Amino acid sequence: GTFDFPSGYTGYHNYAETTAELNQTVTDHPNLVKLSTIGNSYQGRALYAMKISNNPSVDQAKPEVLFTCNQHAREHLTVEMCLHIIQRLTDGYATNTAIKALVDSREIWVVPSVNPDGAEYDIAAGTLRGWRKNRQPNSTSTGTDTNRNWGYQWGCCGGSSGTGSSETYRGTSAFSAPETQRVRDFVNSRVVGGVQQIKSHIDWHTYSELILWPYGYTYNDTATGLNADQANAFATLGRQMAAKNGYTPQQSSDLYITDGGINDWMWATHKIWSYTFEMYPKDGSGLNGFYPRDTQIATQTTRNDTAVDLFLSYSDCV
Ligand code: ING
Ligand code: ZN
Repeated sequence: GTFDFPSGYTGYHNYAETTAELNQTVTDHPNLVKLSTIGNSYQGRALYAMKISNNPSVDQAKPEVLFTCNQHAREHLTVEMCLHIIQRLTDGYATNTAIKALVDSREIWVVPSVNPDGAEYDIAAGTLRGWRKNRQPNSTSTGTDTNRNWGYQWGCCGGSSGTGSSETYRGTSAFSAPETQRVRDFVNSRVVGGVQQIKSHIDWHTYSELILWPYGYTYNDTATGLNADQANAFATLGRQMAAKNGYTPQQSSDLYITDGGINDWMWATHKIWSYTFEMYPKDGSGLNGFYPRDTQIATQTTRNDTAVDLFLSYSDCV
C-alpha cells in the first residue's frame, strides 16, 4: 500500500486502494457481492456500498444489515474494519458453514468510507493531522462533523457546535452535508412496501473500545420513540457483543450528550437497531489514539469477528 504517515501505515487503505480492493472483491466473488455507489462526497468522490448476499443482484425478501465506516476522517482503522467484514464474509463463504448461513439469510450492506474527502485530506498531510470533519466549506472555516448533522433532534441539546471552526460543527441545517444526505437517501430507499428492510446497523468509530446505543441527545432511558422493552433490547445485545470483544457497553448519552448523531436518526426514523462501535485503542494521548500502527489492523479487526457474527445473527429477531 501507499497510505503512509512518516512510517508504519502502509497496511492502511487510502481511497484509491479501497476502491481497488472493492473492485478486486467483485472480480473474486461475483456471485456474492454487488458494488454500487450511493452518490458522491462534497468533493465528488464516489461513496461505495458493497452488498453481500447470495444472488446479490436480486432484491430478496431477507433482513438487511448495514455497516458504515469512516464518518470521521482520522478514524482510518474503521475503513479497515469494513474491508475486513467484506473480506471475511466473502472469503469464508465457501468453507465456513456459519458464515455461509449468515450470508445466505441476509442482505448485508457495507459502506467503507462515508467521508473519503476528509480521510484523503488527513492522509495527504504526511503527518498526524487529526482531521475529523468532511471538507465542505462553511461560512468561517472548513468542515461539518457528519455525526452531528443527522436529522433527528439536530442541534437540540448539546454536544455539537454552531461555530464553523469547531471539531463538532453541526452544519447549517440537518443533512447539510452531502455525505449524510447520501447515506440518508440510501437508507430511505430501503423502505419497500412501507417496511424498512434494514433491521440493524453498526457505525464504526475510533477510539475508546466502547459499544454505544441510542439515544445520544438525552439522558432519558426511555425518551420519545424508545420504550423500556426497546431500551432493554439495545442494552442486552450491546452487552452480549461487548462480552465478545471486550469493549465497554453503554447508552450513548451516558458517555456524553450528542445531538445529530447517526444512531439517533436510524432508530427514531426507521427503528433500525443502530449501534456505534468505538474501536482500539481503549486509551490514547491526544491524537495518537487515532493512528495505531498497521501491525494492529489484523488484531483489532479480527477481534470483532464474534461480535459481528452475533450482531448478524440477531438482525431479524432482536
Ligand atoms: N466518538 C463519537 C462521536 O461522534 C458518539 C461518539 C457516537 C457519540 C455516537 C454519540 C453517538 O463523538 C468519536 N470518536 O467520534
Ligand atoms: Zn468518530
